[in-house]
Amino acid sequence: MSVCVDVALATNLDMAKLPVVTPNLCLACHISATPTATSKTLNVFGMDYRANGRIWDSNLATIDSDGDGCLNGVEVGDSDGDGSPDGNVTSQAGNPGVVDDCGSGPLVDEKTWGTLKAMFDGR
Ligand SMILES: [Ca+2]
Ligand SMILES: [Ca+2]
Repeated sequence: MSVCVDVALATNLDMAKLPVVTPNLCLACHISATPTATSKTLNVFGMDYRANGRIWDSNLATIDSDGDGCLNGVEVGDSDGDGSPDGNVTSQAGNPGVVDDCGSGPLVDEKTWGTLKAMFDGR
């Protein structure tokens, strides 16, 4: 099992709270696939997760952090946020912190990435 390298232990504990973590792993909450102490910027879902007290629950599952029209729960694969994957779901349908099409095609296409980058660069 992959873990996020060089990050505070808390990050991996946080990731373990999500019922389904593949294929996004660190990218579900961070803008870097390999966050480090100096590049641990959170994406919008990561920020909502933190604001939610760092727990995965129905509150977090029923909002749409990235505003792409798919609720966090749908993207993560646990629609009701009860901590158990929906049905036989084994991978996330989308990235809850990235505007994507929640299921088909590449999770992060170049256009999306460009938009996101521009957003964070502006801070
Ligand atoms: Ca979404
Ligand atoms: Ca998404």
